[in-house]
Order: sequence, then C-alpha cells, then structure tokens
Amino acid sequence: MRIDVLTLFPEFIAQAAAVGVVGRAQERGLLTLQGWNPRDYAEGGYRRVDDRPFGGGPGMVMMIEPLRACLAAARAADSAPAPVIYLSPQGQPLTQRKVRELAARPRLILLCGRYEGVDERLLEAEVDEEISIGDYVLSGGELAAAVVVDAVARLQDGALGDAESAVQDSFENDGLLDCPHYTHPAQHPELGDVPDVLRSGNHAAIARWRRQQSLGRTWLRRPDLLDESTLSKADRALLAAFRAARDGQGES
Ligand code: 9WO
Repeated sequence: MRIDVLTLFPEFIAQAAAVGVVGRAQERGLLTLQGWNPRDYAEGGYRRVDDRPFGGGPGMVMMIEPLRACLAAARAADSAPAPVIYLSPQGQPLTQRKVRELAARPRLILLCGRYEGVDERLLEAEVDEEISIGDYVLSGGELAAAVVVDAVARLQDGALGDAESAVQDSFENDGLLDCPHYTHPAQHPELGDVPDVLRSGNHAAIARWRRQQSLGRTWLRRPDLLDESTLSKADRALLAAFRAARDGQGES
C-alpha cells in the first residue's frame, strides 16, 4: 500500500512512522509512505501557503494554489487512483471498521491542515472524505494522519509477527474490549496475585475467563459497544456470572 501525506511538517509523519510495526512494514515493502510539502509548490520568494481569512477574524487559512499543485504532484507519483482524505474534527469518526476499509485500498492521500484550516473551495474540489479521530481540537492534522497511517499499516498482510497477529485477533474480539493481562511475578507483595485460573494450565477455562473479562469490562466501561441482544447464550451466561460476582463483592 502507498500513502502520500500532504503536510507543512513532512518530517513529523516520517518520524512517527519510522518505529515499531509501521517502521518494519516500510522496511518490508508493505507500506510506502511519502511526505509532500505544499510550501515546495508555493510561488514567490516567501513561499506563502497561508493568507488572512475573508470576513476577518484571527488566524490564517491555507491557500488553494500551493495545495492544488502539491496534490497534483502527489497524485502523479503513482497511477493507482487514491481517495483524498482530510483530517479534521468536522469529519466522520474513525473506527476499526473504517480502518479495515482504508487498509484494503491500494493507495491513500492524506491532507493535513494547519492554522484555522484550508480554503473551503479546495476541500470541495479535491477531498473525497473527511475523517476525525475524536472530538477534540489539535493544532494540525498531522497527529491524526499519523494515527491513520499506524492503524492502516498494521493491517497490511505480513506487518505483524505471529504473536502480534494473535493479539490483533483478540483485540478485534467481536468489538469487545480486551481482557486484563499479567506477567511475572505471579505474586507481588503489594500489588497482589495473578488470578489462579491463568496459572491452572486449563486452556478452556482460561479462554472462558478472558471472554468473561472482555464482556464484563465492555459492559462496565463502554456499554455503548455492547448489544446484549446479539450475544450468544454462552456470552450472556458469562456476563450474568460477571455481574453476579460483582454484586456479591460488596456484601458480607
Ligand atoms: C482552530 C481554531 C482557532 C480558533 C477558533 C476555532 C478554531 N478551529 C481551529 C481548527 O479547527 N483548526 C484545525 C487544526 C484546522 C484543521 C487542522 N487542524 C486540526 C485537525 N485540529 N484538529 C484536527 C483533528 C483532525 C482529526 N481528528 C481530530 C482533530
């Protein structure tokens, strides 16, 4: 997969994508990432990319022409068609479902705004999709673009090692939250013991416990993710037992 990122800070994206799973995906040729700086396509000695907003008010707006020329250059770097995605708080929320959809494409172009944003006419003419990574304001689209690159890169075939793939499977976990994890020491003098079931060697019981923890934690922390009517009978029973154990805890 190829991802082109239009940004006034291309080195930021390159650094964020140089480490860990995403860095390795690039080394393995599973992901080609290229940064494009609109300033390189700006006219004049000052290489201006922003100007004052019509209507007045504070701040600056990114101008049409440097972005248009930069986008044309990025598009021309590869013959595969690419949707242009603008990262902004006004976009559609990014979900794992959306990430899977984007990861299946041969190519993406990500557009990062700075200042107060981009001239609306450029967005209307060139942007196919607007995506938000959450309901907060950043100082630019770069951190959000790095999030998209990371989430999409790790879904490329061969990007994860076997162990990480297993983790991925358990995270995707039917839309449930992950279960708790433990490692050595089995006993800690202040922080307590690892649950016995995880040291029992009973793999069926361990799988059941983890599933129950996932269900219980989703119910407690993110009830919006849980549609109990779509749970299997076995899942409903595990969740009922989780609730019962919790209700019992406060009683003497
Ligand atoms: C800046 C600003 C200043 C005063 C009053 C209102 C204001 N709005 C903004 C603003 O939204 N600036 C954006 C900065 C312009 C587009 C790029 N920026 C951005 C992207 N901030 N946050 C994101 C973002 C992207 C994806 N998901 C979450 C947030």
